[in-house]
This record gives sequence, C-alpha cells and structure tokens, in this order.
Amino acid sequence: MKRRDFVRLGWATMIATGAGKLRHALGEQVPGPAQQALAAPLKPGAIERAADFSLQIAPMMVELAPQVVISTIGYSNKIPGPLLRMREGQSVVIEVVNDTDVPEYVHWHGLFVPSEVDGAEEEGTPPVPPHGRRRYQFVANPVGSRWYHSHTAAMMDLHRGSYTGQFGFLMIDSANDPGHYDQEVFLALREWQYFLSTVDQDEMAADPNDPRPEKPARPELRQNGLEVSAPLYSINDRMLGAGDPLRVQPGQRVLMHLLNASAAQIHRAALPGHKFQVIALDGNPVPAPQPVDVIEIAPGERVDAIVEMNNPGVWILGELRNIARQSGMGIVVEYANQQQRAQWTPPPKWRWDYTIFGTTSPHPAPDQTIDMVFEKVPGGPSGINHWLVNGKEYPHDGEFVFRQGRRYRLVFRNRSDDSHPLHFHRHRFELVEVNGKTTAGIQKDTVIVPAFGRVTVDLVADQPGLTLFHCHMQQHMDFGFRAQFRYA
Ligand SMILES: [Cu+2]
Repeated sequence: MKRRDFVRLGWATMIATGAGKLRHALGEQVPGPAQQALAAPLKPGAIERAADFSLQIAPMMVELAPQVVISTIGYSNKIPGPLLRMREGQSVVIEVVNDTDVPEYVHWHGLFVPSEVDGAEEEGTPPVPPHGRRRYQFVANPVGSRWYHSHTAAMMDLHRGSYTGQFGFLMIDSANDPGHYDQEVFLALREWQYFLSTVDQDEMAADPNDPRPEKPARPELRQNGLEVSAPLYSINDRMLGAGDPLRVQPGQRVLMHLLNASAAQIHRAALPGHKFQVIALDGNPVPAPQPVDVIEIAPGERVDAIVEMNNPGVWILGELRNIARQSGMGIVVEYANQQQRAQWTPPPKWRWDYTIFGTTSPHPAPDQTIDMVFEKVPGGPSGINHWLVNGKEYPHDGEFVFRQGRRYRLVFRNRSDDSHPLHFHRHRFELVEVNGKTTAGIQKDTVIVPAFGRVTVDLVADQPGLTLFHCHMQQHMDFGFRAQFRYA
C-alpha cells in the first residue's frame, strides 16, 4: 500500500467515526440523564465549529485472544483509540465525551500546546467532567509521531489513568513528507490487568559493565515496596498469535511506529532476521539513522523505524523477555506465500544507546544548569515506594523557574535502582550526555535515565506556561516523582 492510499483509508475511518460527532453538531444526539452536566451553553448567535475528531471515554471489553476478554476504559471503543492524523499547522478541535463517573484528562503527548489544553491537572487544564464533555482546540505542532493518553492520577486504583486502555496514536504530517515506504504500521506495546506485587517485572538483568555514575556509596538496606506487575501483554489489542499477522512482500520497506503505552514497563523488541533502521525518536527525526537489532522503548516513548523485508519466512516481532512475549507481547510477520510456523530467535548481543543516533557537534553554552536528583524512599514489603525530586515529593515550594528564551542544561541524577522515563510536557529537549557519552541533535520529550545513571539534556524555554515534569511510570508519578516548572 502506498502512503497516499493509507492516508485515504485514514480519512475514511475518520469520516466513519465522525458520524456521531456530526449528529452531535446537528443537535440530534439525545443526552442521557448522565449527560446533563455538559459544558456551558453557547452564547446566543454563536455557531459551534464542528469538531475535527471526537473521542468517547467509556468502559469497553477487549478480546486480547479467544477466551481472553478483559474489561477496561478506552477511547471510542478501540484499542488503541482512533488514529488522529492531522497536518502541521492545522487548527484542530477534538471533542471528548466522558461516559465514566470520574473526571478525566486527555494529554496530547509531545505537542506544543498551551497549559490549559495540555491535559494535566497540575498545569491547570480543566478536566472532562464525569458524564460531560470538553473540547480541546490547538494548532498541530510539531510534525511527527505523537500520542494521546489519560493523565489522571490513579494512586492505588489500578483501573484508572494509564492503567486503562486510554491511549492512541496522534500523527502530525508535514506538507512535504516524501514517504519512502510501502507500508505503515502502528504498534502499541501494552500490558493488562495490572496488580501490585513484590516482583519487579520491568528490569532485565543488568549488565555488570554498565556505568553507574550516580550510585550512592552506601547500599540501600530498606526493603523495596510493591511494584506494578501484569499477567497479560499485547501489541495493540491482540496477544501474540491472536490477531492478523503483519503481511509483507519481499523487498518492501515497512515503516513501523512503535509506542510504549505501558503504565509500568520498559520493553525491548526484536524481529529475528531483520534490522530496524531507526529514523526518529519521540517523533523527531534523528541526525544519524542507524540499523539496530533491538529497540528499547520506555513508557511514553516512540520509535519510528524502517524495516526492509529481505528475509522471507514467518517471524515473530516480539519482546525479548520470554515471559512478556509468551504472555502476548508480539506480532507475527508473515511474508507472502510462506506458511511455516512463526520463528523466534533471541537477538545477538545488543545494547540500546541513544547516542549512536546523534552527532558530535558542540552544544551552545547554557544560560543556567539545573541539577535534579531522584531518589527512592522504599515502601517496605506492604507499602508503596515514594519518590523524591531534590529531596522532596511533589509538590515543591516554589518549584522550578524558567525565563523565556533561555537555554537550560538539566542534569538528571538517578540515585535509585530503577530506570525512569522522564517526560517534559509541552517542550522538547536535546540529549547532551548519557552516562558519560556525549551526543547532539537528538530531540526528545521522554528519556530513560538508567538505574544509578545520569542523563544531561538542553532545553530552550520557549513555551510559556506551567510545565509538568514527571516519571512516566504511573506509580512513580503518583507517589511523588513530579515537578512543576513555571515561567518567571
Ligand atoms: Cu520512575
């Protein structure tokens, strides 16, 4: 399929899902008793602009595999939610109807939008009220793979926020994208049925040669608290083998948009016999695209990669850890006219290293350096771990202050034994150093700071307004791992 066909198909889907919103605009939708707490009525004479997209937040069932049906909350009864595809600079209106009993926030992850629209309570975005609706209006920017997801605090309730199925892809297309590929696929990595456990499923065995620049001299003697685990895994809404295979032809170039929509786990994916040519991280083209055997991707991150289909057979694109893959995190890649059993072989020795996708250009000197130290307060065997940013849990007095136009160097010092995907709302930053290796030109909005590791980034303060910073693991965020930046 050529890109043009895909786009047409995308619009067809939107038109189909848009039927409801059209009816709504025409006033045909009859509000149920639950829908009476709607937004304020329009001023007399005002004409409400028809929404470009609509999302309905509601309970739904997901058939992950035959006889594996779970219930969750999703967007418009789809997992992932509807693909929201827009052009750079397009002014879009997204109408969100909340058919649940709790307030919700839809966060537009990776977009440059004002705080009131960003979808974060901390920044002052109003919620989508329970059994009400809210319109989000913004200009689509910047170009690339973005996504949207619930930004509601969950705390101990593992059926709220990012523990639910409230996530979807949001693509901002450039007007002049040449699109050198034959097929485009969207792969969201997920776990389901989260529960609390003393086992930390997230970590792969650490490489003893890993640098540990932030490892404290004194070992932690307190016992770790409960972590979030999950028994079921999927790519999009299907467990490995339960959905349609990804059908390819020899010689095709397949553009894969990977998203880690997990609330709790970093994932590593491989496709035996093939390499991923990584072209963009968090939707932003990298200066030095490179082929890799394994993609490591943390909650919140996106990786765009081209795979050349040059090894006919039937393969499993899957998570490296057997437990995750065998519990569903994989998809069969099937070449035309091949019928054998799908093959998995572990990849050769690998190491995920952001810096290989960058350049060696020097960075302009920052106006100010801000040190951020992250520590864990272990919760003990029956409690939850709490998280400190510079010695305090969120919220902090005064928080952090940006001055518009200034260049900040942020030094993330992870003094804990977990890796954390750190996310800046409404901004992006450039990687400067990862555990002592320098790089330039890699723009991201979420970055993994490895266990006891150090990552330095540069950020130009060019998006005035309250700005939330947090770990993208829901439990870490809820229990202290947050900070707010404000503009002076
Ligand atoms: Cu974290």
